[in-house]
Amino acid sequence: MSQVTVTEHLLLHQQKSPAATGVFTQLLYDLILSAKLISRSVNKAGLLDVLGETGETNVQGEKVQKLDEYANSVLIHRMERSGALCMMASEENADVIVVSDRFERGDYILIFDPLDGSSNIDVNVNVGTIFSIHKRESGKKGDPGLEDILQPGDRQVAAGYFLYGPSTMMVYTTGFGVHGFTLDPSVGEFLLSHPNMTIPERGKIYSVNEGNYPLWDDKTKSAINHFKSFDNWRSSPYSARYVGSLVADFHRTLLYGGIFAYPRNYKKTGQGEGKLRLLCEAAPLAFVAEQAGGKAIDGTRRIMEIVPEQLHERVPLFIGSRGDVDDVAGFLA
Ligand code: AHM
Ligand code: MG
Repeated sequence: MSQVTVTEHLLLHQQKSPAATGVFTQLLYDLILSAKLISRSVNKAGLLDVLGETGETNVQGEKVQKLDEYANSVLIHRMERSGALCMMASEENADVIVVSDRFERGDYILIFDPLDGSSNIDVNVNVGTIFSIHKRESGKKGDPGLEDILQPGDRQVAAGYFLYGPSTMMVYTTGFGVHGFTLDPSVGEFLLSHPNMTIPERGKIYSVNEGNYPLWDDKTKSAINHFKSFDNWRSSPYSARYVGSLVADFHRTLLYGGIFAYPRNYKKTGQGEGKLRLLCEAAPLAFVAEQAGGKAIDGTRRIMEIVPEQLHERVPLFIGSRGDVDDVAGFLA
């Protein structure tokens, strides 16, 4: 593994990037510090339970929080003080979080899912933090509002995720390729381990919660059946893999290729919707996927082009290898 840290990488290799400013570097630095704190707690998840069993407080006399609440509060507390942001939005908060005017404010906007896949924590399976960074339209002054955050994915300045797995990893893009870093716990730094990541053109893994099959429309059923048939490009069925943590399922898709899908589910009412959130889950991963040469669609539209109407808007998501996503698009057209 190289000895290049994330911030060095940003400064050394991406000088052309408008994102490589001092303020942005500070933002990234604080984000990384937050992730290290979250990673430390995730690693001790089993122990936290032990520490918390006598009641509401741990040995330090602090309240034992659920890990997703902890991750959320770490991010809000640290990022509010970064001096780079004017506003944040978290999957855990119903409304936008405007940076208090007690702190220095910048033009950047941070959207995050603090601990994605948190239902997997209790069974010691990978979870992650997803982030998306936008910039407020230039020239806008005063308190930012919801309209500043409802931007399409195409306007992201940077996006990525931290994966808390056997190793903790950070994968991110600023629009100049996708780069992966692995946390070396002995030095406490993320070091460049996966430069210029690319998604294979085709994969042989499909990833979807197939328990929802009866809730899909016929076109979606055909699209997923295609990967399990002999009629696909391999003339052989794909393998199925589904962690149920988006970051983990996406990370595997990025490295091995294939497709991750969370289609629209139709309930008895006939109303159908996706589960994953456009702003804090689908759009940041779509930016990473496209920068790695892959694709991300909601069935018919590029995820990156969808203009959100609500903060917690949900979308169907099909993401991964270009050829595999194109196959789905063919069925859903
Ligand atoms: P969360 O943000 O509440 O954790 O929910 C999102 C998670 C994703 O990580 C994962 O892809 C999906 O939900 C799994 O959903 P399901 O259990 O319906 O398959
Ligand atoms: Mg989530």
